[in-house]
Order: sequence, then C-alpha cells, then structure tokens
Amino acid sequence: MVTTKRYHLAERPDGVPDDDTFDLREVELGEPGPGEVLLDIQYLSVDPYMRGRMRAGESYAEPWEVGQPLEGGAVAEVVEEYGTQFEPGDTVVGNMVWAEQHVANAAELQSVSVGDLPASTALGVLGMPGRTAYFGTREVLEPRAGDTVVVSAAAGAVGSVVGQLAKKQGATVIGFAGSDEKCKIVEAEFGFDACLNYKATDDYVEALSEAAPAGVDGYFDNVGGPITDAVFTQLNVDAHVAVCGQIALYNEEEVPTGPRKLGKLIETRARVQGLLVGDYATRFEKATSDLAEWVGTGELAYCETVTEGLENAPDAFVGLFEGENIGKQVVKVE
Ligand code: NAP
Ligand code: FER
Repeated sequence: MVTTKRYHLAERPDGVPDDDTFDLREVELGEPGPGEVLLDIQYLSVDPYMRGRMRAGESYAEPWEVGQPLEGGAVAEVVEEYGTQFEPGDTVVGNMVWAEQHVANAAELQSVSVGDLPASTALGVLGMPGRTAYFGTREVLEPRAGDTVVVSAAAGAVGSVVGQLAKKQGATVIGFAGSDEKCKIVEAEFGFDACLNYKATDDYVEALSEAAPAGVDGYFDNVGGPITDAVFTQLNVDAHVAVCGQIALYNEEEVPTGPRKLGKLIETRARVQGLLVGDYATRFEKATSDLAEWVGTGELAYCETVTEGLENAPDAFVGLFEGENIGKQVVKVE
C-alpha cells in the first residue's frame, strides 16, 4: 500500500483562491490494476484555466466537484506497471493529480521525448503552452511580414513563445508585462522589439501609441480587461486578433461591463478569433518537434519558474494571477 499527499478542492473560491480553497490530504493508493501504472510525480503544471474548473458554472473545461482531487498536466516516473507499454524508470507526461504519487491509466500517458532538455519542458515550451503559441500564432493570429503585433502576458509561458514566432514571421512585436524585470527579459531574451510595463503607467493607450505610432495589425490576447481595451483602440484596418486567454477576468464572479472597444471592429473590419489548443491535437507531434528543433538551434528561447515542493503548489497557482512567474510555472514535487 502506498500513501501519498494529495490536494483536493476544499471549497469553491470567491475571487482569488486562498488557503480555504485547497485541502492537503494523506490518502492510500491501491496497487495498479491491469493497464495501470504507479507514478512518482516529478513536475506538476499549474495553469490559469484551472481557475475556471474551480467554479460551478459552464466553461470550456469541466468543473471540479468540491472534495475532488485537483488535476493537471504532470511529468512522472513509472514506479510499477501492470501489463502496459511502459517500464519502471520511464518518464511520462499526461493528466495527473496534485500529488506525490498517482495511479493512472497507461493508455492516457505519453513518453516524454524532450531530448537533452529538462523533463519539465514537456509541460511548457514543448507542451500545452508551447503548442498553444504555435497554433495560435501560425493559424489564428497569422501575422503578415511588416505587421506590428502586440502580445499580452508577454513574459508568460504562451506569450513569450508567441512573440518569438511572430518575429520569425517578420512582424515587429510589442509585449505587455507586469514589471521592469520582466520587460527586460522579454526584450533581451525573447527578442521582442519593445515591452511595456503596464504596472508603471495608468495610461495604456498613451504607452502603446508611443511604442506603435503606426497602430496595431495583430493582437494576441492572453489577458482581456483594460489592456485589451487599450489595444483595441489602436487596431488598424484588417487587424487580426487571436483571443487565447482572459486571465484578468478569471477571478471575477461577474464579467465587468464598461466601455468595451468593439466599435473599433466596425471601423477596422478586424478579424477576432478565439482558439482552443485541444482543437489541434492531431498535429501536436509536429508542433512539438518543430518547437524542440527551434529550441535546439537557439532560435527559440524559453524560461521556467520552478517552485519546490507539492505543499507550495497552491501558492504557485495563485502566483499566476499576481504575475509571480516568468515563463512557464511548474512545481517540482520531489
Ligand atoms: P502565463 O502567461 O505564464 O502566466 C499568467 C500571466 O498573466 C502572469 O504571469 C501575469 O503576468 C499575467 N497576468 C495575471 N493577471 C493579469 C492581469 N490582471 N492583467 C494582465 N496580466 C495579468 O500563463 P500561460 O499558461 O502562458 O497562459 C496565458 C493565457 O493563455 C491565460 O489566459 C491562459 O488561460 C491562456 N491559455 C489559453 C489556451 C487556449 O487553448 N485557449 C491554452 C493555454 C493558455 P504579468 O506580470 O505580465 O501581469
Ligand atoms: C488554458 C489552457 C487550456 C485555457 C484553455 C485551454 C482559456 C483549453 C484547452 C483545450 O480545451 O483545448 O489556459 O484558457
């Protein structure tokens, strides 16, 4: 019998999740049955969309029940297996739980193939966020050479990759990020042409119109809210807008109304399209191999924020909403 620590949803949060949201339990796991593996979890992904799963209402992701273990993408080592394609010692990636150990159906796991890179990249630049950036940039944003493209949450897991891929396609890229430190990294490491610290100004329109005097041809939206309102005022005719995330609104119980800037879409005939990474699942392998190649050649830089210890997973998760991460936020479990 194996005993593990595991986080469960204690109650649905009202606003920003806090200590009352998370319940760390000691639970006993059964032996793996036929087709199952016992896993030692190494890295756990915390992602903004998990806030949506904490609420009862409809979203693109199914709500967690109160009392249910918290789930998420993770990388783990196989400890035991029962008639599966894996061997003890294999490193696998898939949907697991916020725990040290877990019994999973082997059919739902993949071998980690990240070459010489750390296994955590299977949750970041070579995993779901990297693929979101890949398909979101190439197939939704569709930057044209010479475009001025704006990326919000530019220092984050998705945004940092979007900016680099848009530059590869010949765009001039301007990021929004939440500190001077982040903006330095966005420019120096991720190669953006400029980065605006939105916490250092209360006039985003002025800051953006200075950085992009000829207006905005493409906008990759990770955040929604006031940054998006400001970008919309600067859209050019025939602009492309990719709506990937709305993290500024995820802790709101009601979406705040207010003067939104949709009139600009009439004037500019701009194209606004949402995206879900899961829609591209049949082509994940190609995306991952392209991303791995670009990381290998040095064309694509990435960054990770690694928080140590399962017990710090709630703080790492909540930190996403406070901008505490640079690049992909993961939790190193052991
Ligand atoms: P991330 O960007 O690595 O982390 C979230 C970042 O958002 C924070 O670091 C913070 O950076 C910024 N942020 C938080 N609250 C904000 C606010 N009120 N206003 C402006 N910025 C704020 O996260 P990620 O995993 O790459 O995800 C980025 C977005 O993409 C999220 O909205 C996520 O839900 C979405 N997403 C969508 C899909 C899809 O298929 N549609 C897939 C993956 C991710 P600052 O310091 O800059 O504020
Ligand atoms: C996110 C991560 C994943 C998100 C959406 C998804 C809007 C959707 C994935 C899918 O269903 O394909 O942060 O935010």
